[in-house]
This record gives sequence, structure tokens and C-alpha cells, in this order.
Amino acid sequence: NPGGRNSLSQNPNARTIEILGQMGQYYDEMNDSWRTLAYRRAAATLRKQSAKVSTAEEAEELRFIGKRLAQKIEEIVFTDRLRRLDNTRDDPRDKTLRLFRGVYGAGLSQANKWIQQGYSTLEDLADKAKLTENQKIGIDHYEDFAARIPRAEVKAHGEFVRDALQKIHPGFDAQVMGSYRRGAKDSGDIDVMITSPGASMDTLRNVVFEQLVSQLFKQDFLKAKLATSSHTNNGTKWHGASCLPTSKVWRRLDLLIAPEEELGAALIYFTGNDIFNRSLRLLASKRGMRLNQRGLYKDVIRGKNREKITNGTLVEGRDERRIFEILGVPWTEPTERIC
Ligand code: DCP
Ligand code: MG
Ligand code: MN
Repeated sequence: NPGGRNSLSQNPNARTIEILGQMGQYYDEMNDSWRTLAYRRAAATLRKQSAKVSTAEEAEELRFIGKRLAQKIEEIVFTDRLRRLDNTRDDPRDKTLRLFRGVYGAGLSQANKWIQQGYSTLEDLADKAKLTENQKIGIDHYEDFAARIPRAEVKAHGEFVRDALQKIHPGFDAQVMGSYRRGAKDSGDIDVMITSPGASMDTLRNVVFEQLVSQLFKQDFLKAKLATSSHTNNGTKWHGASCLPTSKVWRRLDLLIAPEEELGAALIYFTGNDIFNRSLRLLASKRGMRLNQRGLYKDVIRGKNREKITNGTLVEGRDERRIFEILGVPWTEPTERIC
């Protein structure tokens, strides 16, 4: 968890948190969202402890830590490692699966397919497999996309986008969201959100996804457009790869647009992290409201399993702080939105 690293070195549970984090990442790669969440929550709980948690008994007293996780925490403290994690590293099939899942745009099922077809290296894929354009780029730039992006470089990409944008349209502004806004010292990708007072969604789409994107390709800053399987996109995101004039490393870049009246909700959503968002949404739903990247809505009618029956009416979309207030959540600085 990048944003948490600043304070991590002083935490008495630093080593345990590190290993739990790696375990969570492993399950994330395996698409096991339930275990991913469990490990990330346990790590977040330990991050808040001021004393070292050594025994399973102590660990089990804490929020979000059950018996099994507690035993794992004890194992880490007493052996400085976790066998379950070591096992995942030794298993060659897991290794290949992880390698293939690291290809941009390749999900778990694609990675498994490649394994079933007998491939075991990236060279195999490049030479023999039938690949989509996306997958070819993902393989050619495998190491680029796997590398963390230092904060200063994330900032420079954001500034490059903003400069080009303001030459096209001085009233438009771009800001870097995601882990960068949470203060992370490095990021997995670069999320740039673009907005302009008074501009409609159609105008934003045209200026950003047509004019700006083609200008940035002309400047050789954008290198490729990358499709995703995301269904929630509906014309508000552009995914691709960018590269600074001073570098050879391609980075994953997302361009997002938000009209002024949705800016607050978009700021919350794209700042994350994803678990923080999830808990805000759950809280909204408990209060009969609904929060998404466009706004906070009230009078939402829900069924037995909290599934929504009506959309409700918009309460607030524009103002990030107001959304916290209406939800009854104390204002939380972006750098604190780490779960
Ligand atoms: N987001 C979310 N739920 C998801 C995916 C994203 O709420 N399933 C939101 C929260 C994220 C933001 O979008 O913070 C940006 O998504 P990223 O995947 O780029 O994640 P981060 O920027 O937080 O981290 P990274 O440094 O890995 O890019
Ligand atoms: Mg990001
Ligand atoms: Mn992103």
C-alpha cells in the first residue's frame, strides 16, 4: 500500500504488515477478492497499532483479524516468514500464472488458457500465441508496465498533459488523482482527471478524447491506446500508454473526465483507495443514500439485499467536502484515505 509507506518504517509491526501485504497482493493476482480484502484489512489494522503484535492471541483481539490470520501473524513474527507465501513463490505453475497475468489486459482466464496451450515464457507468447494488439503491447512493454512510477515522474506526466490541454483550451484543468493524490511515493499508473467550469460532458469528451489525445500522440507523448474490459466506463475514461520526452519507459496513463457538477464525487472516487471508496458506499447505503463517481443520491429505495430499486434524487455532486458532511463522515485528507 504505497501511501502507507511513509510511516511504515517506524511501525513496530512493519515486517508483519509487509508480508501480509504481499499475501494480499498474491490473492489479488489470483482474483481472490475475498482473501485480498481480508489480508488488506488485517494489514490496515496492524498499521494502526502502536505496540508490536506478536502472538495469535493478541492478534485475534483486533478488528478484522480472525483465528487463521492471527496464526499467520504469529508465524511471521516468530519465523520472519510465511510458509504459505513461500509456497506460492516456489510453485512453477503459480509463477507462470503470475507472469502471464502481468501482461496488460490479460485476465486470469487468458493466463490459464496460455498455460493450457503449453506456453511458459513471454517469448513463447510473442512467437507462437495468437495475440490481440493490446496483448502485444503488454508483452513488448511488460517490464515498463510492471515497474512502479516514481512520484516526480507521475507529476511530470500530469504537467505534460496539463500544458498541452491549456494550449487547446485555457479554461480546462488537469489534476493527478489515484495513489498520487493520496501522497504515494510511487504509483502503479497515472490517473489524470480533466474538468472545466461550465463544460458539458459532450464538450469534455470532444476536447479530451479527440483534440487532446490526438495532440498528445502528435507530440509523441502518447504511445498507444489500450482497450479494457471494464463495463463501467461509459465514455468517461481513456486508457493508454505515455512516455516523457526524456525517457524510454512507457507508463500506463488513464485520462478521466468529470463535469463541474460531478467534480466532488469524481474527486472522491478517483482518489480512492478502492477500499476506502467501498466503505463510503456501504455507509451511504446504510443511510438510505447512494454514492457513485457522479454524486450522492438520497431516497434510494433498496430491496432485501440492499439492491437498489430506485435511483433516488441527487443531493450533492459538486463539492467533495459537502459529500463527507452529508454522509456524516469527518473530512479525511486524501493522504489519510488508506485502508
Ligand atoms: N477505483 C475504485 N475501484 C476500483 C478501481 C478503481 O474505487 N475497482 C478508484 C479508486 C482508485 C482510483 O479509482 O484509487 C484509481 O484506480 P487505480 O487502479 O489507478 O488505483 P490507484 O491509483 O489507487 O493505485 P495505483 O498506484 O496502483 O494506480
Ligand atoms: Mg492509479
Ligand atoms: Mn488508474
